Amino acid sequence: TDDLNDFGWTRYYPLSEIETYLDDILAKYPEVTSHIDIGTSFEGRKIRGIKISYNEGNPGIFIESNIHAREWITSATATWLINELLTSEDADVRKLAENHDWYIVPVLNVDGFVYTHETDRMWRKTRQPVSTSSCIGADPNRNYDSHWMENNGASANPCSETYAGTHAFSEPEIQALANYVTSIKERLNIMLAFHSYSQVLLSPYGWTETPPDNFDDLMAVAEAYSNAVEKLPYKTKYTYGTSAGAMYFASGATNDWAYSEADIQLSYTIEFRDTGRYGFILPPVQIIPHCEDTLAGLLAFVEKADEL
Ligand code: ING
Ligand code: ZN
Repeated sequence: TDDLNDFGWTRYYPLSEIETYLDDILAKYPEVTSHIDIGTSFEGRKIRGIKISYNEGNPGIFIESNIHAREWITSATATWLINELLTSEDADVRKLAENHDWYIVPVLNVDGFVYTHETDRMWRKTRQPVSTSSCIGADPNRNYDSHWMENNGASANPCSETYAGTHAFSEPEIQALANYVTSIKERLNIMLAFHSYSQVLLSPYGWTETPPDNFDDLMAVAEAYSNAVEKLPYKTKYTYGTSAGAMYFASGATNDWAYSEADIQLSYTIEFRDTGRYGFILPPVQIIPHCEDTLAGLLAFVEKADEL
């Protein structure tokens, strides 16, 4: 029997089943997939990724997902995308899959993710204790070493949901992701950080309102994504802008770090469905429609990016 048939996208899965899914994918597609060992979490869990490469040396796309524990739709989308890149027979999807090297980390904040399944569905942060506080964890998306804690883009209070940590890269998961991305940065031209919710694409910067040098390109690519998604029957609307301009000030986030420190020119946070009706608890019936949105968006996004 095919173990992959036990996995699907009509419900959300715990970490152990996502890991089994990755193992099954690696076993079934050994020619084009490989395991990525990102590192180890505070509580000692493996942080896993998968590389999909049909043609070594293709321009690379990195996907960081579920850095925030409660944003379950992000890892569901990442696992769906892996399946689609490997199995779709659509000509455009085949080109997308085979002309790019994909590096996908479905669950970065593994400790927090397990905690949302077992204890508190609304947990956001990591699970590393803070010696000076009884509150636990830091906001991993404020912990990257890029303008860390500048401009009130994060909190110094360990009990805050946007606590930046004791120092940049205090969270082992974030140090590990940064080390891995740095090791392959010459091969990457796109970095996507999957979040929910709000339906918006956010380019750098979060730490300042000053637009980045290639702002026009960043917006053109985001616009392509937005237009393509809205054309689907679901008519989902995505807006776009810089993090600080379209959302709020945030320092030490993935998209700023990838852009400024790893030199990845097309770097975004994508906030998935919805706009607040269900928020982080997106109903399972929306998983597949949302994934279709994401694929349509990515096809247009990457086509536009490849023209630049
Ligand atoms: N939102 C993002 C957050 O980390 C964000 C928004 C990301 C702002 C990156 C700036 C930079 O707060 C959620 N929902 O996590
Ligand atoms: Zn988030």
